[in-house]
Amino acid sequence: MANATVETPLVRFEVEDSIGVITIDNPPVNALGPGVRDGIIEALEQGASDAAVSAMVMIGAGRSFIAGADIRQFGKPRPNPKRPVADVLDHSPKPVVAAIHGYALGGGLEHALACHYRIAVPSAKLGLPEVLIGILPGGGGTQRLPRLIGPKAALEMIVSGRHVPAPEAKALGIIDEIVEGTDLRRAAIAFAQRIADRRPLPRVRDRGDRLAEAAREPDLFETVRKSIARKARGQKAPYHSIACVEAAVTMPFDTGIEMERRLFGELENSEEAKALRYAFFAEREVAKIPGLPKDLALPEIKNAAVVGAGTMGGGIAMSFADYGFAVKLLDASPEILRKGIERIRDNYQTSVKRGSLTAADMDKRLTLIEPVESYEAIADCDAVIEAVFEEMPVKKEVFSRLDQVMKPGALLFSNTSALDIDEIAAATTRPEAVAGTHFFVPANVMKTFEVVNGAQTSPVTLAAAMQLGRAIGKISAYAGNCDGFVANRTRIPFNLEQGLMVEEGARPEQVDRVMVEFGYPVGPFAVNDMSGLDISYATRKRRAAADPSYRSLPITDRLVEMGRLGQKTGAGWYRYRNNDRTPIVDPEVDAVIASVVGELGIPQRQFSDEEILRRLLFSSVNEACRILEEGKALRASDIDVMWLNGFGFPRYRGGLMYWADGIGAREVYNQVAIWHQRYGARWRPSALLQQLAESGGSLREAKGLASV
Ligand code: T1G
Repeated sequence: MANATVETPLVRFEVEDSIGVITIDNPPVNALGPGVRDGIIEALEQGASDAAVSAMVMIGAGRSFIAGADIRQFGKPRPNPKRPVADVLDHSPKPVVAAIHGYALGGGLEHALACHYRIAVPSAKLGLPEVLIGILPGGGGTQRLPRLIGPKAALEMIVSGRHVPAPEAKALGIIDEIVEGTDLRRAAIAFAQRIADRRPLPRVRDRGDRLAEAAREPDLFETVRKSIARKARGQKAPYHSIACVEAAVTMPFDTGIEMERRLFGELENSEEAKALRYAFFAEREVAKIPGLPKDLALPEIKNAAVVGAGTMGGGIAMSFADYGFAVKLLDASPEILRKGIERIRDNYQTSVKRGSLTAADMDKRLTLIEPVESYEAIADCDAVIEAVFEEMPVKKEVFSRLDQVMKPGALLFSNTSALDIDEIAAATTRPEAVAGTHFFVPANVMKTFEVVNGAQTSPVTLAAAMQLGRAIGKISAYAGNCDGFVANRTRIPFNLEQGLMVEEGARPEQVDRVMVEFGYPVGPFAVNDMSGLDISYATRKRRAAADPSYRSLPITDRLVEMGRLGQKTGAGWYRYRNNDRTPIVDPEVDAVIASVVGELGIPQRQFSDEEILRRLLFSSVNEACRILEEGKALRASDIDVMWLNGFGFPRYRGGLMYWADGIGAREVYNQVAIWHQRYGARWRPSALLQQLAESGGSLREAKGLASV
């Protein structure tokens, strides 16, 4: 039988052994961009009318099935396809099998749900992550998924937006068959042949049996609304998603689809959706370093070592083990090493108790972490990350030791959060192999991974460090070498204004309320109590010793000197009851504030919520502009990625620079200039901010003024 082929640019239709194979080929992830949906419809109509075709298969070319609608098209006018693909599938006279590998996300999974059968390879990931970009599944997902797996499981997938591994999707009832082996296309054709004559065709829209489950849990939707109240604060998409799934239970299919379409329309151009789309693409752009050759031959990093078994070192070792890397953890002190391994085991056991990790996985990861006591034991590792005490002499001693023992070609990275990478590199004979790889606390959790480029760091070392971060699940971001690099440097003015406003009369609990209302999970003073007030105390003392003009924070210093180190001592800025993390306002702190400001003779005044918010964030925006001026950061959007993933900046606000852009560079500049007059040099407006204010330029699109 002749194999007939009809070519379209993005979608191919081929007949093989009486099965019509529809291949979506729109690299890199087969997004449903312009022309793809129409191509699929044409192919379906072709298959439907071709007598030689008994059934069809829908499959993706390249590394994925379909990763959803083309997000770049949102917010832009776009022609609607003749008919929704799902409609054509629902009215197909012949069965269609979705054959899934890589990702079936958003509109991709919705297409699969409208197919009659779904098969997948074990490594496939399926999900409806629309809520993560501020919208909801707008291609029938909110109506079909609950019909297939029940409202509760559907709600969990849609509200979390998580990617579900194929074996779990099979257990849930989304997938009909897991296909082992490598030839998915062949397996799909065989499957289609097996079911070609089965009638009636199983349409998900006709299913009602799983919807009945809602009757057994009448408060399901209210319970879910309450459960997301804290996390979904300030956002509409999660609640609209719940309303749609509720409609699936209470309304006929087509009415539910109508409601889904209407609520989708409401969300597509919402501020929340625009900000989350910006964040999505900023987190992809951050990986790119202009000027770095794309075809650099990078050394393969198969294993690593971490020097220093303290809290950071342990967390870094866990990051490697969590992504399957063998890692050696070195500490000269057997006691610290023993405690370090113990802390790692405790962290994993906590995850097992919480159910976010299986005991088997814990054991596997622990076997990947090997404690060692000598430098010689790590000499063969492909990369080493130093995480010892933040003292330059200590760093230099470690790097000169590493230089002596590490094999040629090994990469030497430092986890320093602020110290001069060039000075550290100068302690070796191979500064080209040295770079900063700055993890955030806790290292095994936080995604921001600052890669610090030293003056002598080679392009290969820089690119390898960026790639390594991604390989251990981090978001690698470029930073130039300067005090505090990019993330912390933008944060320092925020921390200073936080402390100074309290000296001038703002209440710690007022500042925290303002930032929580702005969208932060916790306010900055409560965060300080969590991480411990002694951490920043040591840094302030070091900086004050090095620079007499350094502005210390006497109130915070006094609290530390009173032994109020935060949650770990039951008191810091707030008081804490035993084993309870709820901050309690403590009059003793008021007394400390009153005595310090009295001693310093600082006049007290009221603060508006808006002033508090702007003093904190504008100080960082101004510093971010300075960093871009100096070329220590590549893009303003990189700084936003660091704030979103390193400092808990509310994601639905896009990021620091994106948010400030919403206010406008001119207004930000005017305010900074006023505070410059009032408070002096620390508020001197950055030249870039002034230039953007005068030119009406965009803060979020600002670029670093120097190339790599
Ligand atoms: N649209 C446009 N571009 C996309 C895209 C998408 N959906 N997904 C990925 N890209 C680009 C990305 O910008 C990058 O480009 C390249 O592909 C590789 O991506 C109707 C309305 C699939 C898990 O939310 O989560 O369907 O930087 O670096 O780490 O209900 O991409 O190379 O130029 O991220 O391997 C729902 C979004 C859409 C999935 C792969 N779908 N994508 O991760 O590669 S809304 C999503 C992802 C929707 C319907 C609704 C991830 C990935 P560049 P990458 P990756």
